[in-house]
Amino acid sequence: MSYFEEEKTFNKIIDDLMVLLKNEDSYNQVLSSMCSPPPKIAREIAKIFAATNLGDPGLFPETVKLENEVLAHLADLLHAPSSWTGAITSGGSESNLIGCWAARNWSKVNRGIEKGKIIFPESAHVSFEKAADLLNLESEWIPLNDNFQVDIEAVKEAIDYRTVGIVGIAGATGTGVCDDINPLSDLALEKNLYLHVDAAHGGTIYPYLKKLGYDVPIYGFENPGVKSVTIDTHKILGSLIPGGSIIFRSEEITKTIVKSITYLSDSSTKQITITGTRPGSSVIAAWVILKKLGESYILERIKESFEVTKYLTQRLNELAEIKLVFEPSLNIIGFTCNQMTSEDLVKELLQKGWHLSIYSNWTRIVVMPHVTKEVIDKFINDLETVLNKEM
Ligand code: 0PR
Repeated sequence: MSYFEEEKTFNKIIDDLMVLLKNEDSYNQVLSSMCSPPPKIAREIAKIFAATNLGDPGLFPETVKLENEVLAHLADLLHAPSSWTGAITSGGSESNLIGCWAARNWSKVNRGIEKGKIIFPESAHVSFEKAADLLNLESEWIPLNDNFQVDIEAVKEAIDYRTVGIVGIAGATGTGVCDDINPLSDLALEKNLYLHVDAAHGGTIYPYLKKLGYDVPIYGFENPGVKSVTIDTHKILGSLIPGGSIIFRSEEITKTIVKSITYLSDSSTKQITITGTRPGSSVIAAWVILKKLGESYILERIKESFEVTKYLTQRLNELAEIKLVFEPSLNIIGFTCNQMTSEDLVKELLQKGWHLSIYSNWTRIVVMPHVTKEVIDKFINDLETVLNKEM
C-alpha cells in the first residue's frame, strides 16, 4: 500500500469509527456510571504511551518508578503503615479478587484452613461473588441495618471455625454507604481473621472530603485489623480505564500469593496481580492526575460533584411523586417513584436519552464530574415530563 493509500485508509477508519461510536464518548446523559471522561492530558497519554506494558517491568523501569509513586500516594490516602505493599490492577473487581485470594491463602498458612468461608455484606459488589466462586470459598452474605451498613451482630454470628475473612465496604455501589469498619477490625483481630475493605469508590473521595471540611468515616489502615484495601484510579479521579489498586498492610500477607516470573527481561519480576500485561498509560495518567494536576484539581472535581449531588437531592425532594431511599453520604442517590416501578421509570427516561441504573428496587444516580447542574436541570425537566404524562 502506498503512503497516500495508507493515509486514506487511516482517515476512513477513524471517520467511520467517529460516526459509529459518536454517542458513546460524551457521557452527556449518563447518570449511571462511576467513571467519567478523563481529562485531555490523560487522553494524550493514552495515545503516546500505548505500548507501555507494566507486565514486563524490566522494559519500562522509569514507568515502574511512577507506578511506585502512585501506589505510595494511594497508600498514604489510606493511612497505610510504612510496611505497606501493593499493586496496580485493572480495577476494583481484580483488586477484590486478589484481596479474597490473600484472605484464603493467608488463612491456610496461618490457621490451616483448607476449605474456608468468607463473609460479605449484602451491599458488596458482584466482584466478591465472582471471587468466592473462583477461589472455591463458601460465601455468607450478611444483611444490612437500617443505615444500609452491614449488621455487626449478624457478622459475629456468622463467624465460625472455617471463616477465613470478612469484607467491609467503604462507599457501596448502590448507596455510597460506608460500613462501620472499626468493629469489623476488632472482630478480625479477636478471631484472627483477614479483613479486606473495598474502598474502590470511597477511598478516593473521603480523604478529599475531609479536606473540604466534611466528617468522614475511618475506613482504612487506621483500623489495626484491616489487612488490605481496594482503591481505584479510574473512578472519580478520572484516570484512564482500566486503573485500580490494592494496598496490603505488609509483605507478610502478599508472600502467600506472590508468583515469580524468571523469564522476563527482569528475571527478578514478582507479580501479585491476576493480569500479566498491564497498561502503563493508565498508571502514567494516574501519576499526572495525583502529582501534577494535584490536590487542587481533585478537590475541585469532588467539591463540584458534592454540590451537584446536593442540588439534585433538593430538586428531587421538590417532586411529590419521588421519595429518596437514603440521605446521600457520597455522590450516589437512590429514589423510588409512587407512580411507577423503577424499571418503568428508567425505561421512560431512556426514551429521552438518559442512562440510569436500578439497584435493588430503587433508581440509582451517580453524580460524577460530567454531571453538572445544567445536566441536572435538563434531567429534572424530562423527569417532570415523564411524571406528568402518568397523571
Ligand atoms: N467495588 C465497588 C464498591 C464498586 O462500585 C465497583 C464497580 C467495583 C468494586 C468493581 O470495580 P471495577 O468495575 O473497576 O472492576 N463500580 C461500578 C458500578 O458497578 C462499575 C461501573 C463503572 C459500572 C462504570 C458502570 C459504569 O458505567 O457501578
